[in-house]
Amino acid sequence: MIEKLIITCALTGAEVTKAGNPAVPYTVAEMVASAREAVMAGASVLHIHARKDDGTPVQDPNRFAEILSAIHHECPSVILQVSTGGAVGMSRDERLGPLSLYPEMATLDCGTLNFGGDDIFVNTENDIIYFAKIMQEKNIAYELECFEKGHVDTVLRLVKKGLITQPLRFSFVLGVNGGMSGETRDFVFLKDSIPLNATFSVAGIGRYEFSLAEQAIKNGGHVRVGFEDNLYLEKGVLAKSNAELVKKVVEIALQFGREIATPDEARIILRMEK
Ligand code: KMH
Ligand code: ZN
Repeated sequence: MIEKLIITCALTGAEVTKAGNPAVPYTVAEMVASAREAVMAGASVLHIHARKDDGTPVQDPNRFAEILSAIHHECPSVILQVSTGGAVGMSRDERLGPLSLYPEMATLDCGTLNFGGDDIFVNTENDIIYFAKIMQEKNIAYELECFEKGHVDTVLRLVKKGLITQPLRFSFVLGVNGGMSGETRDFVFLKDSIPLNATFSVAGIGRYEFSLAEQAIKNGGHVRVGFEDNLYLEKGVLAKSNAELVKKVVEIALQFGREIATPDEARIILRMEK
């Protein structure tokens, strides 16, 4: 029996703006409204970035505390996954800010890559080891963000050294300008490179969002969608909400016989028992 599907919704990110799609949430109230709709549509994990009201990305623990507690109040069972990626150019300690809140889950970015133009998203090997150590000490479940095959290999090397520990929950983020592309062959290469007992989710950037969602659904993986990754419901049609993107994944999942996991079912699949 194929496992139920975990849908993560990445509500806002650090790079996308209201200029690209006016429905991108910035304020706490917008984040909560978007979260509620996405959860009602079928998301069991919310990937959280914080923005100021004017859209500036921040890793300020106070802003995260406001967002996390407001969402938790509306959606008490959903898994809240904070970003430790933040925005390009932030320092390592700034990025770690929200971990002071002991969130249930966080991202661990597993390598450096170009991020378009002059931007470089820096994650040195020592950064990865340092972030992993802190998350392990705080008992925070971490998801391994891999933007290309070298990042997967880095994880496997650090697992051998005992610096990244089980369970391994991969997230393949494909289609970033500077990372690995999101063609089916790219997905297959990554999926076949990880241990059989690891879980994986796929986040396709832009036009790759739904083609990769379908690949993940058909191959026993999980899916991330949301405005952080893609602003469009289909070519030329802006999504009206994060929930619309989640609903589209639910439809694809049902076509292929995958039921949707609740947050508690997601906790079991992801081995998040504390
Ligand atoms: N905003 C990107 C530079 C994460 O959330 O862990 C990094 C990012 C990854 O979004
Ligand atoms: Zn992110």
